[in-house]
Amino acid sequence: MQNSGKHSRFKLLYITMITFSLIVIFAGNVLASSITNGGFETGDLSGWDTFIPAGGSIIATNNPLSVEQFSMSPIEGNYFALIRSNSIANYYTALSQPFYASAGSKICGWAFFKTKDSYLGIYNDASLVVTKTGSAADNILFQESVSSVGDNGITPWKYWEYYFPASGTYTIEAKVANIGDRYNNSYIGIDDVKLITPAPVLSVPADITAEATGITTPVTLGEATADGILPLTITNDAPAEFPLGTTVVTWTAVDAYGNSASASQVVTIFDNTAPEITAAVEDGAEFTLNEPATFTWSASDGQSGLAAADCAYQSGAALDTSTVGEKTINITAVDNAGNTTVKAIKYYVRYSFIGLFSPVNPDARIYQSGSSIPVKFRLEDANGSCIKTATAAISYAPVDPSLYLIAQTTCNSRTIDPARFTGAKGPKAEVQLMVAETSEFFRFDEAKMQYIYNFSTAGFAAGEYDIKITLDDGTENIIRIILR
Ligand SMILES: [Ca+2]
Ligand SMILES: [Ca+2]
Ligand SMILES: [Ca+2]
Repeated sequence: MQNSGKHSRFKLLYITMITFSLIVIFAGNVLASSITNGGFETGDLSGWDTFIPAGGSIIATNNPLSVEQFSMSPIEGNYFALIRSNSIANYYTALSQPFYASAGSKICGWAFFKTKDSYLGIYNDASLVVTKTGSAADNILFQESVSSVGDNGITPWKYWEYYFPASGTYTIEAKVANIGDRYNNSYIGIDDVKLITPAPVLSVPADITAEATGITTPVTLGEATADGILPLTITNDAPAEFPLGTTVVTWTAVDAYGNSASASQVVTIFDNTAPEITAAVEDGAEFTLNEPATFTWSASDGQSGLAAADCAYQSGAALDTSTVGEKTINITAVDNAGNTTVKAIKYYVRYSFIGLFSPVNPDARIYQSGSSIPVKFRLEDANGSCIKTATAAISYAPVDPSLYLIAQTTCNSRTIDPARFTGAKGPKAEVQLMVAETSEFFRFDEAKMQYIYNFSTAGFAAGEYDIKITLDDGTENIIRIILR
């Protein structure tokens, strides 16, 4: 039991030592990268360590006159620290604070020295502001003594600073001592001590301009890099996908001590391409009256995507072929960037033209001038039903305009009014036929279920003529005849 107990105590000691060392390491890691209460505005020495031998003192004060018989105002705020030498020769009264500084950080502050001593060649009371690193010699930032200020002398507030070439744990210390005797104290005042840590240096990827691949667009931003106190974290506020237009992405780097730097990357998403429209019916397509047909169409946008598409037809709906003539279907498509495509598709619905019936032959045929030529044809729809209600006009023109003029002057039995000579400019002067018939239109013959017009050539000069049948479905049929 006794042995075991000793053993246990040994173990406990061992564990305690290990724990202690771990705490020390941990404490070293969490040292602030700033100076606590560097301006003493708490009115006390919070955050600072003191070393005060007998006879010395350290106070936070706004004016030492009432306790030290000299006046000095703080250089910053309402308080500064005043350190008085002690009553032991060559022994410093010191105020200090440890901190962590990264390479490139700066510590700075203000100090003054006041002595009540006379130099006399030996009583050279001294004051210092130093940085300390482990066992290394003090690195002096401020140094004054009786010999530099003279008997009972005082300096003004003096600025001091120091840049740390390497990252590490340091201590800032201000101190003052009686030198050569232990009388006639001296003082160092200190105020506005600050550690200024450089922010991380952040480099962000180049700005990006990309074409939309949808209403939002995924973008590979690239990588940002940062230099600073490790570990560094780099974040950005980019959305998962980018909307159209310009988005500013803010990158932020934060170092191990919370110092941060930010920079921007601009992402621009564009869509300059209008939507595409396809339709199964091509522009200019022709259909027979009452032909069954459907109209299929679609719209798409390969960039920001389709916002809207509009057409009088649902895709796949029956195409209107119930009346003859020219028809127009309009389709409009708009993408999410506002680009618009408008497609107009014209199609034509025609009669099925059957004819001509004898005696007129579609090929050139010779007739006796003055004879009457029956022009006959039939119109059907796509189902073979006869169409009785079409409007069919007939007109003619001599193939040779000069011959036409001869026909006009030699035609005594019927006068062709020159005012009706509407197409005299062209090679085929064309005029509506005005003859003995009461109308220039075909009539429908119910008995034969066909359209008929007796084209009289009485008084026509010999020559070639074109007879034109104009239907209300927009088509024309031209027959060439020769008169002898
Ligand atoms: Ca202050
Ligand atoms: Ca002295
Ligand atoms: Ca587009």
